[in-house]
Amino acid sequence: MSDGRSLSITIGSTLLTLTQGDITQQEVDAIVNAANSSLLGGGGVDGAIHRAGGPSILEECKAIREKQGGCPTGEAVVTSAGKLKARFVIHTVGPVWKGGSANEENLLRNAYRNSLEKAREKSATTLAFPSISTGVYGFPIERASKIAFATVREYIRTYPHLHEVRFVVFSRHDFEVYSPLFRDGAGPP
Ligand code: AR6
Repeated sequence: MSDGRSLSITIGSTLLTLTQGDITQQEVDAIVNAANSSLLGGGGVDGAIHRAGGPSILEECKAIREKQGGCPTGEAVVTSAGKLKARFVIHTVGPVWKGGSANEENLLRNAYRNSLEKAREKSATTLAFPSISTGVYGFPIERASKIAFATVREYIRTYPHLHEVRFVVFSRHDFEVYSPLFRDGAGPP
């Protein structure tokens, strides 16, 4: 399927979709937030999610902070989704890009993988990811998109419960960077 703003492929029983748009508007069980370790909000996706979802998300984040003292890079925590159409927000923390020699690729992989795990724990079958770390955190999107796609593909081959994983990118440029993965992505890793 291709209409210029949306591409999809099927891997096993899961639909992988690429869409250009606003993650806060997605009608899925869970959306992923590109948060920071404080869990107290910020700009980019994080700001948009808290604005659109309302104050209950921040209240839940504060409760998680009190319990576990924030969220380390590569980990993920779950809150409900306030006024959003989704049921859950999975807050994960991607790495800040430091040139590539500070374990950034593994940490980004962990952020995707742990988000998928949280979705599984909540029995979410439809899940939307933003392009984690490629905004303020500066991770080059060409590399990040490959890690995102490969990590999701590997996960759904092991756990085929997800009906759809949607990658929601904000800009036309980012859509173009991700697109080849959805044309060639069903092949070997
Ligand atoms: N929907 C989908 N994608 C979006 C949206 C949206 N509404 N808004 C921005 N993007 P970023 P990071 C894209 O900076 O790099 C925050 O302050 C954006 O164009 O949101 O992981 C946090 O609190 C970019 O391609 O996340 C952290 O401090 C991508 O989402 C820090 O930023 C990710 O950009 C995290 O930085």
